[in-house]
Amino acid sequence: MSKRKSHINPNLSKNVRKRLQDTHSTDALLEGVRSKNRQILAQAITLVESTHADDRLAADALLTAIGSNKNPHCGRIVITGSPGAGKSTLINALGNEIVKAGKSLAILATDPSSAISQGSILGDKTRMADIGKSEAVFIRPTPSGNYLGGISKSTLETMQICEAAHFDFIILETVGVGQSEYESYKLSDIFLLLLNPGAGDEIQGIKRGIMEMADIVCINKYDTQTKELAEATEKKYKNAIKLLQNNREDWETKVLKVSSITQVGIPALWKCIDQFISSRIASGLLEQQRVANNLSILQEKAENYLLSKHLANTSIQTIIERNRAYIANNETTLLNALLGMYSELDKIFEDK
Ligand SMILES: Nc1nc2c(ncn2[C@@H]2O[C@H](COP(=O)(O)OP(=O)(O)O)[C@@H](O)[C@H]2O)c(=O)[nH]1
Ligand SMILES: [Mg+2]
Repeated sequence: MSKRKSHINPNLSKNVRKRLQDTHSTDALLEGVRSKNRQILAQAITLVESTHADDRLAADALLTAIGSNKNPHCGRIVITGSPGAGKSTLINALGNEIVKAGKSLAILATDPSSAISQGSILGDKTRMADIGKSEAVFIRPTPSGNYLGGISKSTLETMQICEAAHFDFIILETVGVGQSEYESYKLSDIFLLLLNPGAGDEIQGIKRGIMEMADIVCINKYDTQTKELAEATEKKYKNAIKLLQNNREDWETKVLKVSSITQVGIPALWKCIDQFISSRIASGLLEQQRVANNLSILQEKAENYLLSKHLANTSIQTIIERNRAYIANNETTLLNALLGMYSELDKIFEDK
């Protein structure tokens, strides 16, 4: 404990510092996380997901204790795609390859339908039944549908816990909705877009940004009746990506077809992911990319933090409310209200 004291960030709140110095529970959690104790890992993740003030203190103490002792070579694989594309099934298939290669794996799974059925986490349990049994695998399902596409405020913290547990890989499953793809991209070392066969018809509909973010576009269900369709889809995507520039300067998006059920194409997919990550670790590009992503996350968090602080300020609230009333009662034009509001807000900041 005394050794850790010297690493405590002096800018942390007094309560977190006190907690770090006083309690042994942080030590016990850290010890459990580091030894990949399933129960303690789950407990630690529940802690960072909690919004309860006391839990938040304990979570901050744990995350501070984890500090920079995470595993820098933990590969972060993000798999995105619409519901039903087969992400969970693919994770099971890919997970098997990863385990066969002697590597350990943490899976942060999302099951959007669980918000409706409340019970379909069981669905994922079935889809990931094979790897769920493996000692080398830890599966964490997202608890409910109130997470935007499987990404929440605590996803980064959860990943940090998994890295402290020294898993070789983390797979994050996200549903392609709204901002979640961009947020999950920043958490990734490699970004995989999974598609249903036939999705080629929707190329126009898939946002260009997502295609440029994808390091691998994977066409699933290359089996049974959808085999030919998967081939046609692959061709369409191979043509489409020729017109695009991948976000990473050193990489051209790969288009692969797989069957997550028959395992066809899965070893090739794993090889592609493994090579991508290991070559980027060796060249230092992976670390560079993480720093760039961290900068972008920090900026975004700073902006969100400031925005929420300002919006919670009662003087600011009063100004906004007053101007809302002008508009609601048709007492002035929008332009006049805006100009008045800006000058009132400026005064608040000038006074500081
Ligand atoms: N034929 C076939 N069906 C698949 C394949 N992968 C997934 N599925 C099926 O597609 C459905 C959705 O799979 P799931 O993994 O839950 O999709 P997710 O919502 O993207 O996680 C399930 O019924 C799977 O059995 C595949 O490679 N081939
Ligand atoms: Mg799923």
